[in-house]
Amino acid sequence: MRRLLIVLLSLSLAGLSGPVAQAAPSGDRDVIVQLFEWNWNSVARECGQVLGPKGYGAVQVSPPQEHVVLPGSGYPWWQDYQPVSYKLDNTRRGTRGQFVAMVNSCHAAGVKVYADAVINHMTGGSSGGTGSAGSAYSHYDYPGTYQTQDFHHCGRNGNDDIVNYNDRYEVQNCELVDLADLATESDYVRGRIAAYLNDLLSIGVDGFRIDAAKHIPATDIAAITSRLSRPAYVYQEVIYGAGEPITPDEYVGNGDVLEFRYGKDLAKIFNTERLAYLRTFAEPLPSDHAVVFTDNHDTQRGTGVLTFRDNGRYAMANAFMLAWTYGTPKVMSSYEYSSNDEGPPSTSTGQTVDTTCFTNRWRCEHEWRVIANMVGFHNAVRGTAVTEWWDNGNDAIAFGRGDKGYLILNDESTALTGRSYHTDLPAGTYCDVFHGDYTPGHCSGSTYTVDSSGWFRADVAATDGLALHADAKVS
Ligand code: LM2
Ligand code: CA
Repeated sequence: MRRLLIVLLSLSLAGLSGPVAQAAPSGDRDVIVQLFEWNWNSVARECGQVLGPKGYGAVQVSPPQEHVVLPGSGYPWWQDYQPVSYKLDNTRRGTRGQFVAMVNSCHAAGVKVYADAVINHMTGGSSGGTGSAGSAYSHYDYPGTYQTQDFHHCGRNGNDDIVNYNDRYEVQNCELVDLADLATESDYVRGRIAAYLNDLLSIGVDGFRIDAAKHIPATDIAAITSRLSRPAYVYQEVIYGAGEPITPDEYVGNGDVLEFRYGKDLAKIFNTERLAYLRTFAEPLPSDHAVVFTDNHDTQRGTGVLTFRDNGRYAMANAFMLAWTYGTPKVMSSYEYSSNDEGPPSTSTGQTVDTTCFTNRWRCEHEWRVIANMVGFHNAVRGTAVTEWWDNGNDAIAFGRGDKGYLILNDESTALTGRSYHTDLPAGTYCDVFHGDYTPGHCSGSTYTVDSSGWFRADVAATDGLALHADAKVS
């Protein structure tokens, strides 16, 4: 636990920093959902049943490569962040064949697949073992893949571990929590990583989340992605750390960057300030290079962000993220855990079981009505500006997106009643997608009629909202 705290601390102290690949994801649908720890069969099913129909553009899947297996630690989720080889056979999430079938099924549903690419390091710990696909390994020796000369041996702090995040050399050449740090300046290592990513591209994978990108010089990432067989969407994990030498903007030339300040600032506004402050909400990274999220698998195990445990307020924060103009949204989908290390629902031998949403610890935030339906709102308002902002000076806000959508959020402890709202929406009757699901010509919840001058009247309960958009117009 102490080690974990140190890891989380060092992750949160880590900073932002490069060149290649495609910038923003292409197509009308850009919302990413992180199906954390879902097995391949379950992702395949979810693409067709939920992600495609609800308008998600892409799914981020957990690392697909062979990983360590740690029964003595109860098969923690973070086994996956310790690669043993780049084989896709037999991870806790399934076989290579199941991975291929998943990519095909997601594509058939119009959903792209982004893989979490762990390319900064291999395993930690001095003892070796056998990986999930049967490969033998020890620290600095991964037969057929890497040997001692392919790693950094930074010669600092007695154990080669990163201690000082204010030292660029140390952050990129020493070991992140003892994980054998790849010499990404080497031609061989670059070629080996590119071969792994190209294998994923050959299967049809559309993009990569670059894990621990701050720990790899931006120029090394550029050299690796320049070897890709075709363009892929790249977004990099560069955690901003105040005052650190490595900054997120160094990595913008390589593609997009995960904007870690977003979730903390959003939580601060919802928890301790006023929603009225959201009027100018933005972060330092340029909007078209920022991937934004309320929480992810690391931050939800720390403090200062909103998570599924915040229920209605979490739904509102996601609704804001999906309705607002800043960044490419990434929605989190979690499982419940009683310790930070606890893995997903699994068999007694550590294979992840099929996901059953809302039971067996699976929380499936991305299926919550508000969140799933706001993805449709996000797609409907694409390309429009924020219009018709209103707030009560405190915790109630409302705004439009051009003539395509209108959102009201009430985080007051009392209902917001007796008001009329002015929108740029065309006259008509709209489904409130906060409380109802839209199917052509029909709404399972309440509808609201916008008159020819753009007005509609609504009451909004405490900790609740209302959302109308052009693709959910009943008449
Ligand atoms: C990431 N971003 O930079 C991932 O988002 C994060 O989840 C990963 O950490 C990290 N980088 C490395 O890929 C997780 C987890 C750590 C865990 C590592 C490696 O948060 O706790 O470290 O994966 O599995 C574990 C132990 C740690 C030990 C280490 C090496 O918790 O105490 O260090 O393995 O044996 C001695
Ligand atoms: Ca490194």
